[in-house]
Amino acid sequence: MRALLRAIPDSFPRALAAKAPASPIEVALARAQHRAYRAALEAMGLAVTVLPADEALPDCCFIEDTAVVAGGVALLTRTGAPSRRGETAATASALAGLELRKMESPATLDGGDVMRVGKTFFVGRSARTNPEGLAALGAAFPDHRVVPVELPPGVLHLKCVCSPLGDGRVLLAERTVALPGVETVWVPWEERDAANVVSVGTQAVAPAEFPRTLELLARAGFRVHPVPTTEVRKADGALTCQSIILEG
Ligand code: CIR
Repeated sequence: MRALLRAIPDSFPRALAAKAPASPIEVALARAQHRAYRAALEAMGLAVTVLPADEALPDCCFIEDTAVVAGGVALLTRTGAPSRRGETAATASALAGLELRKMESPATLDGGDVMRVGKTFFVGRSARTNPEGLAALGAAFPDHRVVPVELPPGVLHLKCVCSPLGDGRVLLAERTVALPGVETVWVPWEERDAANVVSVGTQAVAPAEFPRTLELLARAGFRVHPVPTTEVRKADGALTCQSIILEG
């Protein structure tokens, strides 16, 4: 498997954020945490490619939002935030070996709203992803089912509160969203920001700041790679948003 990442620009402190962080983003620390994320993915056996940052795109490290990939097909999204639409070009070049499809106006969708579990896409109905975006996703992947999910107020993306564990199970923060028919590993409400992890086989990269969740992932059978996420959180990011995972 492979992972596509994008480096953190010097302009990262100007990334979008719903509210100003309690302390400013430290770019050097953000880059160290990004290196730790890369190392954890490599430790899980992934071949990692890091695309160069673009200073004109402060959010460019959140590459997950720019494409949805399943099988040999990649749907290049039209991100909900207009300031982020320039990010897709570099992703498109990097994914040129796949069958590329492109989302067109008025559709918008952020990859962070899309959680794939087998042949089902659960998709957050967020401020970033509109009904036309959901329809475009369904049209690009006709062999998948698209299940819309209502998000609680203030939640940016579906995967802020859940993530797939790769074996049919989903890691899900208590009291957030309903995912009917899905086997769930619950994250306690006190650690609800910890439900965003990257799992590959029986290993998972998880945010280092949440000890109970690290423990429950270990109990659920995963070898856990803790990675600090303090700086991306200041820009409303987490772990999955920093990569696109490619099969094969
Ligand atoms: C944004 O507001 O778009 C970025 N600052 C954060 C995007 C995080 N992406 C994700 O969770 N998939």
